Parts: sequence; C-alpha cells; structure tokens
Amino acid sequence: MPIPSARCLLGALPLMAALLLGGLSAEAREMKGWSIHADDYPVNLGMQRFADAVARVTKGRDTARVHPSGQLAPQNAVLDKLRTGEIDFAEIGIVGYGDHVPALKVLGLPYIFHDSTQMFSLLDGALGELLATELEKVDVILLGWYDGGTRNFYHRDRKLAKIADFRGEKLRVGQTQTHIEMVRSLGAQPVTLAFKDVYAGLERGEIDGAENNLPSYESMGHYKLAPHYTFTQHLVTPEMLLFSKKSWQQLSPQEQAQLREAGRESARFMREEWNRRVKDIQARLSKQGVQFHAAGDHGPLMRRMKPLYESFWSAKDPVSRQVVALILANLSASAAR
Ligand code: GTR
Repeated sequence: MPIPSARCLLGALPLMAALLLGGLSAEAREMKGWSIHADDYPVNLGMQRFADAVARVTKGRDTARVHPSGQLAPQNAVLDKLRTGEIDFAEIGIVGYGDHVPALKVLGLPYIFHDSTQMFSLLDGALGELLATELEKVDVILLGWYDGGTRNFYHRDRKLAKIADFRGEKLRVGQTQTHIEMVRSLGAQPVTLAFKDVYAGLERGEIDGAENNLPSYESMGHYKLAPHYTFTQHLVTPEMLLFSKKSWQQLSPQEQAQLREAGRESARFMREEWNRRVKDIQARLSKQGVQFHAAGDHGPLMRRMKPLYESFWSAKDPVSRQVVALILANLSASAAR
C-alpha cells in the first residue's frame, strides 16, 4: 500500500477538521441560493435572513449565499437545478411551477384574491400545507410563502383601464399559459419575455407595456419607459422560498426542524420589508413622472376571465379542485363576516 506523503496529509487537514466539527457524515459547504432580484429587494432581504440561519443552525459547518439577479441560472431552469441539488434554495413566483404542480395554477388565476392579507390567511393554513405536500412530490421543500403583491398593467403612453384600451396592445407576460390567455382574453397581444428582458423589450418597441407589482416596476426601471401605471389589480400572487430535497436530506432532523422555522421567520420578515417598500413607492415614482390611474369598475375585465376559470371547475386533478374549494370557502366566510 502506498504511504501518503506529508504534503498530501497536510492538504487533507481542512476536510478532516470540517468532518470532525460538523459530524462524520456531513461535508462543509456553501449552499447556493437563487433569486431573480437585486440584493436590496425585499425577497433577497428575506433570503439573506434565511442564509444567516443556515450558518447558525449548522453551527458554522455550512454557510449559504444568495446569488442575485438570476446569475446562477435562467428562471425556467431553477426547478430542475433544485431537483438535482445544483441550487440548494431559491425564491420563485408560483406560476412557473404550474406544469409540475397543477394545483399551483389555481393561485395564478386573475381576480381570485383581493389582497395579500386574504391570500396569506389561506396560505398560512390548510391551503399552504396542501400545496407544500404537492411540492414535496416534485422534490422541493416549501419553507416560506413570500409576498408577490398585487400586479397591475402599465403602458408607455396611456392608461389601460377599459377593455377598449387593451385592444391590439403588445403586452409582456411571463411564460405562463394562464397569463398568456388572460392578456388574449382582454383583446391584447401577449408577448412572452423573460423578466430581465422586459426593459429592452420596451426600449426596442417590441412591447407597449407589461404587468407587475410596484416594487418590480421600480427596481427594474420599467417606469422610465412605461410611465402609465393603472390599478387593474388583476393578480395577487404569493412567491415561494424553496429548498432542494436532495440538499435537505443531507441535514439532520433537528437542523431540518430549525430551518423550517427559519424559513417561516424569513417570510414574516420579507412581508414586513415588502410593506415598508410599498408604503412610499407611489410618492417616489410620482416624483419621477409616473402617472397612476384608477381602473374603475373591474367587472368588465373580470368577466373576460370567465373561460380561464371554467377549466378549473372541471379540473381532472383532485388537488386543484380542493384548492378551488378552499378559496371559495374562504370567500364565502369573509362575505358572511
Ligand atoms: C416579479 C416576481 C418574479 C417574476 C417576475 C416576472 O415581480 O417577483 O418571480 O414573476 O415578476 O414578471 O417574471
């Protein structure tokens, strides 16, 4: 048997130390976190809070780093990379996962929540647990429901309030069937672009407008090119802090329990940061020349969404039907109050 050289033994010292400190089965590593947003965005602040907890919970054996602005992978590759463990944790909107977890598509329907408070009253209870179980089946662990706020339409030179305003307009949506159909049902022309390409799309005239919440509208600079923001309030959506099941299995049950709590805590913190950010955003953007428009009666826009709801009434997937039932029960309970 060859005798290892002194140099070889010295080189192995850091690894041996890490094994001894962290328990014999675990290797020290830096976990990778994916976000589409910039470092100062409420999502990343929440994720950083979670990343700090990773070091604390594993007593320094592991660290975690949040990689901003989609640097680690394109938006549509994140689920696969979470599954293979190439990315350890990520924060994403719900809609991209609809193809894998059909029940999530229900949450991407227009006009089903009127605000984040109502949405979280469901997600912090039975609905959230049901969806977490579904997500685990596709190898991701749901650790927190983050706020994606209320999404509204914006346009380069006018308000988009009445059906007639939408006719023929080229409006950007994400790569999501429901949202493509939503824009089409309003009589506009849907153009799918990645989030990072929307600014250039407006600049080049490929699109006349888009839709998003106020923090993204501001942080991505879209307000500079599309300064008419109309409160259509067509979508109120959650976002998710997800952890790779493959990476999760390398943690002890005690670490997993503590990280579950850290995920919930990061979501509470994120929601506070979100509210703080939203509070004075209109005043800030008005100073930059943005014009805010009321949409008036949402009824005509909502009625156009009817075909989108229809498919969910008769969904083949029983979990999707259960999600619809939970949302309806919540609506009728709040109507009765
Ligand atoms: C942002 C959201 C992202 C993504 C993006 C988009 O507000 O945080 O998850 O949905 O909008 O429009 O692509």
